[in-house]
Amino acid sequence: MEMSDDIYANAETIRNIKSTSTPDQNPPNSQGKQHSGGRNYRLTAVCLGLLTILLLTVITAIGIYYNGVQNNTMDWIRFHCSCYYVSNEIKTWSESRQYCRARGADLVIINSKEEQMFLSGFQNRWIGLTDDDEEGTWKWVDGTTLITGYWRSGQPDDWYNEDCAAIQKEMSDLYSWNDASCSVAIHWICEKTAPL
Ligand code: MBG
Ligand code: CA
Ligand code: CA
Repeated sequence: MEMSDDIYANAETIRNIKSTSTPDQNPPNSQGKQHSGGRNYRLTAVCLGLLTILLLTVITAIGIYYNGVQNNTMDWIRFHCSCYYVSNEIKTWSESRQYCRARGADLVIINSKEEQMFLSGFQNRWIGLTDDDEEGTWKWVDGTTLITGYWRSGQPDDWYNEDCAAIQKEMSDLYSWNDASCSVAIHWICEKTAPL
């Protein structure tokens, strides 16, 4: 190929490119195209905006969910087949029970010596035991009557009308229960069945 042929071929190529990329400077419906182009642009912008909002909402929701899960699992302690929530706050016996029930649990029911030994490590806490219905008849929150109690010596004494049971500090880890006034605010322990 001669040099002049080469230049000619290049010029031809450029002409072709130009004619395909800008086919018409002033086509008859150029205004309509501009209009629809603007509409498309706006539509894309709106879609992108909505997508961003959706993404932000999803990310926030996931954040809130995992925060909740983390907060919950951090405070719950697993022992055998139960999970125990050991409160940092203080509440009356009824308020404590409400707190537990709102979380799919209830105030703790102690039905073994091992469980009692484990829980006696936490002092001054409501347990799910009361004689509010009938003085002297102690019932767990599931309605069952108390069989084996771990009362401190001299307790329960119903001192000035005490109808709710709590783990109280004593020398013995085994015999640590006291009956206290249900309206006193102390810590509490919730129990729920552990997931398998
Ligand atoms: C307290 C108990 C209280 C009552 C009192 C009687 C030192 O323990 O908390 O409930 O029984 O003793 O003296
Ligand atoms: Ca009582
Ligand atoms: Ca007492």
